[in-house]
Amino acid sequence: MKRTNELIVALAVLAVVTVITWGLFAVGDNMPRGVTPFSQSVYQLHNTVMGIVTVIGILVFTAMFTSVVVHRKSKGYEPAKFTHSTKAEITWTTIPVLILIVIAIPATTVLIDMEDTGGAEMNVKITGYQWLWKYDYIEDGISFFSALDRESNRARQIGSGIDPRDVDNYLLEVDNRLVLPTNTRIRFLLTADDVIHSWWVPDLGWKRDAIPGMVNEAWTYIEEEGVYRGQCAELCGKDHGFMPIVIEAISPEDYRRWVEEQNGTAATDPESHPSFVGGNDSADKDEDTTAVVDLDIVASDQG
Ligand SMILES: [Cu+2]
Repeated sequence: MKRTNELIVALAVLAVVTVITWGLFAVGDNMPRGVTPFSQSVYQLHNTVMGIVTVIGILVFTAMFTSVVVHRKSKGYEPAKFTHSTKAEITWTTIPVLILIVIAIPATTVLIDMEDTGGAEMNVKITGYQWLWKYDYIEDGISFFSALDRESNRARQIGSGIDPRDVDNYLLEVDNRLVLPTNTRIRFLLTADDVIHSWWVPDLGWKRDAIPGMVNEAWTYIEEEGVYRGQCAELCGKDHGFMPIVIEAISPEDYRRWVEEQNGTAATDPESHPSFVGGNDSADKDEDTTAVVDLDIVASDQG
């Protein structure tokens, strides 16, 4: 009997240590904290849920291993024969429901915050193409295409002889970066011109599909200056892996200066961009998308 007790203790400790280590590992090698208040709340939510599941894991695994080892058949234990227990059923229904409610409250708060795109100080329309992005700064009248940078593009060709490890930010650099001001509430309007793409920069804390004929909304408020990288996150064709996203967040003053430098820049035709490959039947689609992303939408939503 003494041995059994030792075994119980040993297994319980093992289970606890294993689960805690795993939990710490998960927190240490965690999702990015991001650079916006929203990405911080996503990060906090993630940690809260991770904490809850860690505690559940400790309880479940300790109970499970202890009963499997200590109450095994070879020791002469007989299985219980009862088939119904109202008490047990009420318990195992009530506890999980309470846990789900505890998780649902902060999760819903974060989701509602994500959907609230009101109060924007500026609007950027993002259009996905096979395989590049187009950015329209609605108020500042700037628009340009953003495609994989030349160096990555050269290195990725079969037989290029270039070692990708020698290329800085291989497949994560673009020719024209999306320049955005910090400490500004920015609304994004996302759409696509050919197939479904998805605009994803992990540091912003969200990912949004860019769908032809539809406009999805998202918002951000970047607090730290810096360069933030992302990629298309919806398999959109053979070059899906070659349409990165790069944000360059600069101070509002530098942003105004940048806008003045860009004055008059307006890209209209994706086919004029060397990276544009699609466009086989784009003539009427072009019109559709333009109609949907009419500036009226922007104006009416702002009030
Ligand atoms: Cu894509």
